Amino acid sequence: MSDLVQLTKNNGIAVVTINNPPVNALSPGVPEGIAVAIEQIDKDDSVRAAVLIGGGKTFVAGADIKEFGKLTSGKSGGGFELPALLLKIEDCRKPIVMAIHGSAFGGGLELAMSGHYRVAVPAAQLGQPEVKLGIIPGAAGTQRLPRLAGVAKAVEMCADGNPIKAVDALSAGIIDHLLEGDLLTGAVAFAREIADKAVRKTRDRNDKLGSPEQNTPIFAAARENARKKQRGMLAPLAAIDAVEAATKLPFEEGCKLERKLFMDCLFSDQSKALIHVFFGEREVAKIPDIPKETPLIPISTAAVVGAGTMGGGIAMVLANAGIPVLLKETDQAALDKGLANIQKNYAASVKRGRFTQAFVDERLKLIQPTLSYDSFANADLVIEAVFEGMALKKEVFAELDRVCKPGAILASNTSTLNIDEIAAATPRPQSVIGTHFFSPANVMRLLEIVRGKATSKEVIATCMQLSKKIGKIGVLVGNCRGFVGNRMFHPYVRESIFLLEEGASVEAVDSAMYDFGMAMGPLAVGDLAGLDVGWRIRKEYRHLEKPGIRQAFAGDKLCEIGRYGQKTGAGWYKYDENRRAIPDPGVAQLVAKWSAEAGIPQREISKQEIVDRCVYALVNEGARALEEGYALRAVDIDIIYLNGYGFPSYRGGPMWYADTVGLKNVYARIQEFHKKHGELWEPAPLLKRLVEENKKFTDFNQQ
Ligand code: T1G
Ligand code: NAD
Repeated sequence: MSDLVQLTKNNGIAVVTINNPPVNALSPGVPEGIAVAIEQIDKDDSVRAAVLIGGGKTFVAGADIKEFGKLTSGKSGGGFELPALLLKIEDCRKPIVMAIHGSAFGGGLELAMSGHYRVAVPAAQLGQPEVKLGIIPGAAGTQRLPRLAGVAKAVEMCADGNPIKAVDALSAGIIDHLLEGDLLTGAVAFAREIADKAVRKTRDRNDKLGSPEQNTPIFAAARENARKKQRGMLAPLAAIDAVEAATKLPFEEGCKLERKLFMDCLFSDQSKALIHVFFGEREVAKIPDIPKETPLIPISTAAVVGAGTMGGGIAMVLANAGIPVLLKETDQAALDKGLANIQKNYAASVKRGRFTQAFVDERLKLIQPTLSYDSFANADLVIEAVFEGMALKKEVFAELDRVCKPGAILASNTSTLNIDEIAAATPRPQSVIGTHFFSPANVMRLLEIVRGKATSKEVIATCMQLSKKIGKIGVLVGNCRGFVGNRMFHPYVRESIFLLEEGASVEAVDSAMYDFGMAMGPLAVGDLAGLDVGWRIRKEYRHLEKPGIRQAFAGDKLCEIGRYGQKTGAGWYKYDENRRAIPDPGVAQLVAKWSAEAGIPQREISKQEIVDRCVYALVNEGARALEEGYALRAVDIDIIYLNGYGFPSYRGGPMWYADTVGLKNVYARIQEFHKKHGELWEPAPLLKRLVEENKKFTDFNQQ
């Protein structure tokens, strides 16, 4: 037996234990070890039944995703065939009980379904998350799951990729028994009970495959849902095709079709991008100069200053993680308004089934409104979210230094201001950091953590860890104007407005970016966030702009006539009482008039040019932020844009997208824009250098 798979015997019941930490992935050696164990069990007459279980914290979390890269780059021969192993298990003459704890995901659930019985602890999760990697189950998951759980459940699980709890897997028929207490003990006892029963091969169980009449509407609804909720993604539709094959073809034929669809997806750019994202979300948590063992500051109580749009959401996020939080405002009216918003947001979450009322009641008790700093002395962490103005921020931080205990973390939610300058308002800059949440803070997953010159490693490590605890993806960035996300967003928005001033319509710009996969077009995003927010920031920094450089004017002019977007009922679009956007030809006339006054010739602009100018503006500025060290890795930028700006995950993020298109092509296009549109499009030195060295952004390493 190998170290990865152990076989032991317990009075007639064999136990196969998989030990491949941290998640018992089916890495090379694991399937082989299982196969040897099954052969021995089959041959050993003293064995009446067997249990297969995962060592450590989980059952099997799937195939080894790291192996896919080798497969698609032709570096690996593809190794052991999982489907063959699963048939071997299914054909074993002794009943095999799969004992599940932690996660049975992907190839792990496929492995479990090849067994004759499945038992699980209540906390276990089961799922086919492959579509989140741009692939589909590749080891008969789309063929065995509908046979156990029925067509509707199987198509839902394979198409959306979300895990289900063990109790739901029991009611769906995926598992046979929930086990309280020690899993191995319970599973061996269960195996003893069923040892003399006939084995049940999942592949022969066709009673739940339904009839064409029953299934047609299920697949139609699933496809429509996938096209809406997973817009632009190929894998969910392929997963639906594969499950549908299970209802129409014999098992072996269905498996063949699944395999073809699996390989098509695996070799797609979408899958490469989504696997990049999978590892990227884990990579961003690693800070090269902050060792894993850096001591963390315990965060058991917190406080938020300002209960406006952001402060309220931030207080909810902390309370949702079980952290008692003070919420301070300037006056009762502002406090009541902030609390009313919080209650409204929680009510919406209960309505959507995200939280139970009981959960919300508990959380609301953790949010303590106040008009003074009196109890701030107990806070381990304070997050400031007052108006965006340096003078006010410094005033607040000077006050926080006076009232907060030594060692407390003082964080600012500023979206653009200099963290070092804010920190200078206190004698303890080592405790000051930026925690830049995104609106709505209780929904958006991204947390840009801004490192100041003096911010201590303990404070950074603590905030990175806290981001996980509060359900966010923390990405560490340097302290420059707009940090990384907003710094790149500025040229992106600039180009979208330039395109309007050169003759494109609001609808053309937004639909081009929407079709590219952005959650919303740049102009609709402006209307949502408030055009005045950007206007105020542009005015604050106007003095820093280089003279003679073209400035976008249409957005400012809209604000000058009071069109701030949704909050004023009109911006680039008009809005009805339900905040639905209505195209407004009046805007096109206004922009055309302003452009004529500015002497900007109007022209036809292609969809491709719109996409290239907006996306490559992101890439070019991202390359600068990377080279200047404000972003640690290109993947950090990708994770920022996927989780904070609605960039399509199946394109991997702006930097990965550029690598996919080919930096040579991107550079050539940017040079073209540079020639046509001037200095703003000067290619980033890093981009130029990587092209000369025939390298990619993913090859770039700060060190
Ligand atoms: N392969 C390789 N490495 C993996 C892995 C996997 N399947 N899952 C996790 N890791 C690494 C991860 O990169 C990290 O590494 C460490 O393990 C801990 O992970 C045939 C084709 C199970 C819920 O999609 O969802 O099966 O950063 O930080 O928060 O049809 O990991 O420490 O170096 O996420 O406790 C389908 C993916 C594969 C599940 C645990 N399976 N994993 O979460 O730990 S495709 C998945 C997860 C497939 C079949 C198809 C989570 C987890 P490092 P972690 P965690
Ligand atoms: P907001 O105007 O909605 O709320 C600010 C709140 O701060 C107001 O309720 C105000 O009464 C309160 N306040 C002002 N001075 C105070 C003081 N001394 N003590 C306590 N409360 C005080 O603003 P917002 O949109 O929530 O922005 C807050 C901060 O978050 C800003 O720095 C902004 O740049 C940043 N931010 C905003 C967004 C966004 O999309 N709105 C996103 C990320 C970051």
